[in-house]
Amino acid sequence: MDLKSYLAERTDRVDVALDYWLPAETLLPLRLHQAMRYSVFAGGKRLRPILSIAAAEAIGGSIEQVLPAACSLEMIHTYSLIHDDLPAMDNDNFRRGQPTSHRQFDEATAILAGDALLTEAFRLLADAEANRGVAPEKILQVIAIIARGAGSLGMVGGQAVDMESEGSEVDFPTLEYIHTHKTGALILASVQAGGCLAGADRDQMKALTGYGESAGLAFQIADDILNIVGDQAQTGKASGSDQARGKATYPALLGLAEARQRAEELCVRAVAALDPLGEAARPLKALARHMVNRNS
Ligand code: GRG
Repeated sequence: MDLKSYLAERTDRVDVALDYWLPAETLLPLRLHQAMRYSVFAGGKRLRPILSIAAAEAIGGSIEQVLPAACSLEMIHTYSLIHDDLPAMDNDNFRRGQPTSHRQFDEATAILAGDALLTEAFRLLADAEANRGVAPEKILQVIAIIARGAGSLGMVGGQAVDMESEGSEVDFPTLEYIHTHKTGALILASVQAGGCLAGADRDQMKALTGYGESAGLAFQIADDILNIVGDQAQTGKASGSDQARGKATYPALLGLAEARQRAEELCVRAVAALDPLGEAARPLKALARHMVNRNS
C-alpha cells in the first residue's frame, strides 16, 4: 500500500479538525491560546490520531466517527510534550526543531497551555455536537480508555517512574515499565479508542490490544535508538541527549544490536496480532513497520 499518501491524507484531516476544534488565537486569553496552538501545530507526525483512525478503519468504521477522539489524543500528547520539556522535567530548549513552549513563551504559560490542552481534550471527547451519531455509551467507554492511558496508571505513571529513576541504575523490569507506560499506554489507548468507536467486538478488541501493546513498546525502543543514531536535523532533538542525562534506555541496557532486534520482534508480533482482522488491517500493519523504521 502507499503509506505516504495514506499518512498525508489523514494528517490533513486531523490538522483541519484540530484547527476547527482548538480555541482561536483571537480568543482571550490570547497568549494561552497562542501557546496551545504553537505546540499543536509545531510539526508533529500525528501518529496517535492516525493510529486511532486506522484502528477504526480496520473494524469497518469511518474517519468521521473517530475524528474528535483522534484530535483529543493529539492534544493530550502535545500537553505531555510541553510538560516533559519544562525545567522541572527534561529542561529542553528545542522540540520538533523549534523552541519549546516555555522558551518561546514563559514557564507559567507553558504549564497552563499543557493544562488547557489536557482539559480541552476531554471537553472535545464529551462534546455532543462533535460526536453526533456516536452512541453515548461508546463515548463513555472511550473517555475511560483514554483517561486510563493518560493518567497515573498510564503515561503520567510512566513519566513519574522515569523521573524517579534518572541518574540511578535501572533494571530491565523497571525500564519496561517506564516504556510501556510513558509512551506505550497512549499509543495503546489510541488504537483501542478507534476500535471501540467503530464498534469492535471482544475478539477484535483483543487483536487491537495485542497490536497496540507491541507497537507501543516497539515505537519507544525505536525512539531510544533514534536518540543515538538519528540525524538531529530530522528528529529535531539533540542526538545523544538520553546518554548525556543518564537516561534508562533499551540500547543503554541491552546494546544497540539487541535493542534493534527487540524492536523488530515486537513489530512482527504487532503485525501478527492483527491477522484475525484481515485485509482491512493493512494500514495498521504498515504503520507498525513505519513506527519502527522511521527516521524522525
Ligand atoms: C509530562 C505527563 C507527562 C508525560 C510525558 C510522552 C512523554 C510523557 C514524554 C515524552 C518524552 C519522549 C520524547 C518520549 C519518547 C517517545 C515519544 C513520546 C516521542 C514523541 O512522540 P512523537 O515522535 O512526537 O509521536 P511528534 O513530535 O511526532 O508528535
